[in-house]
Amino acid sequence: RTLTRDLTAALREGQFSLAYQPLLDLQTRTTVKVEALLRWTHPLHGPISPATFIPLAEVSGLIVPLGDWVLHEACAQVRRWQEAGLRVGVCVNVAPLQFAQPGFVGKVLETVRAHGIPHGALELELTEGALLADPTGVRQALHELKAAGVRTALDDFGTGYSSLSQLRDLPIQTLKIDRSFVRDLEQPGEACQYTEVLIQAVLAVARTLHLGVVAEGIETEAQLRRLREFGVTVGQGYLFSPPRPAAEIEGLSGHL
Ligand code: G
Ligand code: G
Ligand code: MN
Ligand code: NA
Repeated sequence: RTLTRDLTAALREGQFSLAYQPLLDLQTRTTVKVEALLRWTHPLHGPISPATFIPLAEVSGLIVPLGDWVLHEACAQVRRWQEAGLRVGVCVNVAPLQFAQPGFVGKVLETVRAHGIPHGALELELTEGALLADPTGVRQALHELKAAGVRTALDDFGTGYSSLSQLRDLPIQTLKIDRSFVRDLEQPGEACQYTEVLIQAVLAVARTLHLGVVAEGIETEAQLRRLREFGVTVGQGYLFSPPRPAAEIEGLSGHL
């Protein structure tokens, strides 16, 4: 409860920051975009994991203004990179409650315009939870984003409940394979075989629906090799880089 109270003050007092994790072309190992990840440095307790405070922010509703801040900050950073000659796109995580707010899409488009960045430089990462509520509203919002050129990705794919038929009807562009699948690759035993079949199934679905695929949580060369053999072309993970402050992101080369 006091952490929840501290969260509200934290937004006012500028205790949040964004870290960025590169997404790489797995063939060339060049950065193609970055994912923005929220960081909170508590004045007494130091860094607190989003795994701890995001759920609190969701319950208290603070996730809405906090999500607004993340969106603004990520777009501002894209603008700074742009001004430095780097055309890099950013992926921003969006909580279900945030996505469900009336006027969410309008707010996103306003933010993008306010920072003067291309719509295509922003990709919103939604979880399956965000897509479950109100299917009509969700489809409408996704259509509006797509029409405006803002990309959307389904995050943590494979861990939630979305059915393949739902997926077919949703105008998203990318599936992010959850890191729990990547972790089980190249582990001896049954878990690995099962995982390989699942990943190949996801890739088949993605090909059929013309969706891009990103593998998350790549930690070893062995996992990378296997994913490449499967035909995965984009990935992120500690093997390449942890999330880092914007100034420490290396190898931004201007893709978009
Ligand atoms: O960065 P880290 O692995 O600690 O993040 C833990 C969890 O918090 C992940 O599920 C991630 O998606 C989520 N997260 C990180 N930043 C944000 C954010 O800006 N908004 C939302 N809604 N979730 C975030
Ligand atoms: O749920 P989401 O995919 O948004 O979570 C992103 C989180 O995953 C980030 O907070 C980041 O810290 C974490 N992450 C990124 N790369 C790796 C990795 O290679 N291994 C593990 N275990 N976590 C990672
Ligand atoms: Mn994510
Ligand atoms: Na994820």
